[in-house]
Order: sequence, then C-alpha cells, then structure tokens
Amino acid sequence: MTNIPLLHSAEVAAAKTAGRPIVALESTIITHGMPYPQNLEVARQVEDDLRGEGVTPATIAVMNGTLHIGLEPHQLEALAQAKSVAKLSRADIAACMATGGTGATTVSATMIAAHLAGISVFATGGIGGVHRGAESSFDVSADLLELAQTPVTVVAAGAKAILDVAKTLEVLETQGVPVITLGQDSFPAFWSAASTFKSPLRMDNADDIAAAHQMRVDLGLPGGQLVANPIPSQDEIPAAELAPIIATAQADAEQHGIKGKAVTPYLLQRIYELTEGRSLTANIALVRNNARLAGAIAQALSANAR
Ligand code: PSU
Ligand code: MN
Repeated sequence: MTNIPLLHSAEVAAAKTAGRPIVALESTIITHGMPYPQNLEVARQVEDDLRGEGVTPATIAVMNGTLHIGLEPHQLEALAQAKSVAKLSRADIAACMATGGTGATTVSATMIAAHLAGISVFATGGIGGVHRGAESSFDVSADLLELAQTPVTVVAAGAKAILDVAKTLEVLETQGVPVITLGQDSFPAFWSAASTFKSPLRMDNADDIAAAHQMRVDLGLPGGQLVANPIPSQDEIPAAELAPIIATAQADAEQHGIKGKAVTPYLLQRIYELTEGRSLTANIALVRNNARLAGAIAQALSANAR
C-alpha cells in the first residue's frame, strides 16, 4: 500500500485500531446527487446517525490526489460547496489520483476504496443501473460490474425508477450479484417502497445479511451483495405519482442531448424541480434509513469476527 496516497480520518484510524465497526459512505451523492446546503446537512446527519449507533462513518473522496477514507468536518464542508468536482468511477479514480485531482466517488469507486481500507459495508441512496433505452445507448452503470468483483455489501433503496429496473436485475443476476431485499418480497424502487418486480432474495434482519456476506467470503466468491432497503412508507412517493414526472425528466434529458455521466445527475435535478423538492425529502429519509441498516450489518459482522 506504500505507493497509494491514502489518508484515514482521525476517527476512522481510531476505529480501525480498536476493531470497531465502520460503514463507508460515498461522496457523489453529496456533490452530484443533492443541492447545497441540504447535501452538507444530510452528509453530517448520516454520519451522526451512524455515530449514535456506535458505528464510525467513513465518507470517501479524492482530494488533491489523496484518497480519503473518512473526511474531517472541514473537508466535508469544502466538498459539499465545491464546484465542478469530477465524478469518479472505477474508470477514472486512478487518473484523478495520479494527477492530483479532486473527485467525488460513485458507488463503484467507493467500493474499491472501502475494500482497500478493509471496510465491508457501505451505505448509499440508490445505485446506478441499466438506463432505459440502454439497448441503443449501452448506458449501463459501472456500479453493477463493481458489485460483481469487489467484496463489499452495499445498502441502497433499490433501483430508481429512472432506470430500467428489469434489465438492471437481469445484469445483476448474470454478474452473480446477490440482491437481497429487507423485510418484503417486492424489490423497492428508491422513492417508492415497492415495485412490480419480485426481489431475487429476501432477508428479514441484519444478522442474516452479515452471515451471507461472510459466507461469500468463506466460499472465496468475488464480488459483493446488493441490499435493497425499502424507503419507510411515511416518506415514500407512490410510483404512480412519479411515473409521469420521470417520463418528463427523461424527455427533457433527451431533448437537451444529455449523455454519459451527466445523465443520472441531470435526471435527479430535474425530478427535484418537478416534484418541488419532495424527491429530495424522500431521498434524505431513505439514505438515513440505509445508513441505519448498514450500521447494524457492520455491527453484526464485527461481533462475529470477535
Ligand atoms: N443515485 C442517486 N443519487 C446519486 C447516484 C445515484 O439517487 O447520487 C450516484 C451514485 O454515486 C451512483 C452514480 O454510483 O450516481 C451512478 O452514476 P452512473 O449512472 O453515471 O453510473
Ligand atoms: Mn451511465
């Protein structure tokens, strides 16, 4: 590891030394997923939620070429306000670090960093997936292929309805990624607790999810698990209500020629405008809910390691 410019925050370093549970958090949700200042408030809130459970948060980002495992409060603040920060996936994290750049990590890059730092559990909002129209655009998120090769359990609220959920589930199955929904049979749809799709797997508690993670490690299987955690019902936006809004956002993206990496942030922003901020309120609730579950999984894993 000597050649890797990598820095742990003080609290992450202390937690590692003491063998306390740690949960990784991504930073693209801060820079590209939510507007300032709510992004900073949410990032702090999620970190505090984890601390309240006795779990150490490790928000991951690249700053001036250094891979940070855990951000100090002033770094989090700077990142939340930074303009034109790169959005890093597996494809560009090394180039960013090698050239002294600054970038926020998506799910794929955060998984790579978490694994490098020995962190097994990661909480986010939603993962990237197969976009609608992928049969012509080929827009399939690197997140799906990362789940197939990096042994980190990722807690998300399912796949956003801006994606082609059926194709996303197919790719995950092909890639050998376990998709485990907590406490219900339906695969959740991010802002909505249920979708019309059945979850490939279902578990009802964090201990079972931790045991499944450990079993994959013991079997020598590469790759992680996707844990789909439904948004609490009081916070959801029903799928029927969202459908026309998503269709409008998608049409707008097409009309403006939005492509590649810009697609997901554009759609999130447009849906935020079209729902007059309700999508953000739901997003905040589900991220906090995911952090709670990730904390419980990390605790179960570290209890079993003792
Ligand atoms: N979904 C959200 N908010 C986000 C993202 C997804 O609700 O901020 C971010 C995550 O960082 C995810 C990335 O890894 O978008 C996927 O981008 P793409 O679709 O370009 O692969
Ligand atoms: Mn994409």
